[in-house]
Amino acid sequence: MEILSKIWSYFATNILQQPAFMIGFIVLIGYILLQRPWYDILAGTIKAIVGYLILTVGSGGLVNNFRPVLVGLGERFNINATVIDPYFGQNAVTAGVEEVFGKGFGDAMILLFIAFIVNILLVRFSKYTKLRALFTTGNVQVQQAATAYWLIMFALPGLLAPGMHVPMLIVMALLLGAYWAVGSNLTIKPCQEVTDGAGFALAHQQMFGVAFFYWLAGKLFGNEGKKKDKKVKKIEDLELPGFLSIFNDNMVSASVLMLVFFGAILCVLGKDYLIAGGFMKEGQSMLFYVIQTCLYFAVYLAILQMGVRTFVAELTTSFQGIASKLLPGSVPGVDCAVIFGFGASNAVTLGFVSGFIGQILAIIVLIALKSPVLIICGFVPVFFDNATIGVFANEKGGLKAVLVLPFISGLCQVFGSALIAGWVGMAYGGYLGMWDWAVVWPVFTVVMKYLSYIGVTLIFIGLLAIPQIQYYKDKKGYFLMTEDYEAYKELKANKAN
Ligand code: ASC
Repeated sequence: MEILSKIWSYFATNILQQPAFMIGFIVLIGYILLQRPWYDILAGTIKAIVGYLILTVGSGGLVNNFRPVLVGLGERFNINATVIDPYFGQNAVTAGVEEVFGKGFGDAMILLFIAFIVNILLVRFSKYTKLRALFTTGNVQVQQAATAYWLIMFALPGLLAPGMHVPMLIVMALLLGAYWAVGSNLTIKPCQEVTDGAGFALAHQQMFGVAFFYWLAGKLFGNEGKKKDKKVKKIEDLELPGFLSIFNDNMVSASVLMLVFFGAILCVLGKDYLIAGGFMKEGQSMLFYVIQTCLYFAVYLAILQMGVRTFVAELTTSFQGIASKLLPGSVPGVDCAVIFGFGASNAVTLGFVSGFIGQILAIIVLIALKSPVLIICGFVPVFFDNATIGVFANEKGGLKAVLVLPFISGLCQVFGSALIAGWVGMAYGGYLGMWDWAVVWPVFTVVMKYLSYIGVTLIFIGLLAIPQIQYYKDKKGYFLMTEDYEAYKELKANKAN
């Protein structure tokens, strides 16, 4: 037993929680199952790991470049507030649970183990469960496990009693496992449509948000609402006239937008603050500091997209080995940033900016209403959620959807996080703040707080009912969509005629 637990903990720490190695591991298994020659297996695995590490350089670069600037806004104006950011959120939970509940959550490994097995089983029995996605992003699962622990203990304090350890783990594993499986399954159709059948889903922190806004984009801005014959003009279809045509190039548009937008924020922070905070050196030119910082946005975005291009093909090709031999009809669930390698890059930047404006407006409202909890934007939710929602909104609703829906998402992130962080007393500097955790999990928490274990059961059954409804609405296409996308498109085209 001791040995098994050591092996598991080694695997969890080094592979399961490190998506680059997790993706490499999946590619390795996939190619072995496809009986590829050893040198193809080796090459594919290396490319998958290197590609993912490149993606991490891009996303890490964005976070490290822009997060301190946003956090600085709070400091500059002396606002004592909760930062919505997964890492601040995780630190806050660690600090907070010890103090409030008298004990921390030390079982992330065991929880991940149970939840991983639950996920594999749910997909293995997809015939009954209708679930088709395997979560591969362990880094966000750890953040979510910490936050869920806080929310569940707040709602069901009885689980803290001595002897309740096992029931506590079961409640957590059931709720998280079902959320992961159902959430990533919800993103399969949006992902297949945006990527023309690349064969992956999202396994991240805004999965319900993606499904919701994708649906809303079609209804409000596309041809799935009242206007059935409307031709959707996506951002990439727009031909901008005259000098505006330079904005068709996403490196140019991202740079100009960031210069105007982030440039303004840097100027508001002011040279003195930037020097005191260690962002700028004494004597450095403010103008060129601003230009360089803002242009790095385009640089990191380009790196991130290159990483995606390097590993996605390996992952989806090799995954056919897993889908044909082990988990029929399944796809891998990956980081939301993978979608930035597809669709219009301008939707990434515009989604981010519109979500940011939504967040700032919501913060101003909180300040004006003298809310007891104030929020500071964190870069991870404001960028990764809203840019992702932007890409999906563009697919179904074009430019207008990209300008409006991430804006609404930004409002939800701030108001939702302020409400839940205030209610559960998360006054330790941070809250996860990603869309599902600002909207969906707060609703779960209310249901659990007022209905206790009946609430837990209702949430669990409600979650598992979602894929059944999806299946029921499209019995012929549901599995075809992941098994043979070309055939699926044909089916849809025939139906439409
Ligand atoms: C998160 C988180 C990150 C980013 C990254 C996006 O939620 O914790 O580090 O998003 O996964 O690529």
